[in-house]
Amino acid sequence: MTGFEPFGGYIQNPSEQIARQLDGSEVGDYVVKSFVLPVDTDIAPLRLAQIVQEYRPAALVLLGLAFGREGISLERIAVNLKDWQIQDNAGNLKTDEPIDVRGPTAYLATLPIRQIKAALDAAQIPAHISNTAGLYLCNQVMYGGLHLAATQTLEMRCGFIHLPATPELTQTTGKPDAPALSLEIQKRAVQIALGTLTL
Ligand code: PCA
Repeated sequence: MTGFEPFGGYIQNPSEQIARQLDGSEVGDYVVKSFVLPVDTDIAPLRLAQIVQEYRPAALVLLGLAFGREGISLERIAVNLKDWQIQDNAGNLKTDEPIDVRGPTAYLATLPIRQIKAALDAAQIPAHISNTAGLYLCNQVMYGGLHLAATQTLEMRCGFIHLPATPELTQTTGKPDAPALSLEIQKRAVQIALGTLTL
């Protein structure tokens, strides 16, 4: 599992917090190994490739923050494009640039997003299937993870879950009316999503 470091002026990133909190936890016969990726278009994909090579995970569950979204977003699709509104943490800014010039236009998530949605509905945690992970770093690492699985023919399910803001984040950004879910509920949502992988 991966989360991202803070970016774009947000003081925290719930994806980092949850990745850290669930590191080492057990899900069925599997153990969660978590990493925090930098919001850096050059380093993040290298780090991801290293992780996959070293651990050969059964599943790669990628997490990130989508401030402003309602509930948990189960991403369906990653597209081969970077087109950003803000710089990454290394000061890069990309416009209309492919992620991989030789890669396919898009990949579909191989996590069981429909099952995860049903499990979250049953737990009364707000969630939806999202048809865009944006065109920033989250889409890039989702594309990267799926591209690794496809090109290295790994039996590794992969997908991206966007998390909403926490109440702390909406307060500190001066947008107290933005949608938010507590870190505890977000963490439970991620645990439920991981649980579906062992069914
Ligand atoms: N969210 C950003 C990148 C890092 C993160 O947590 C995104 O949605 O692309």
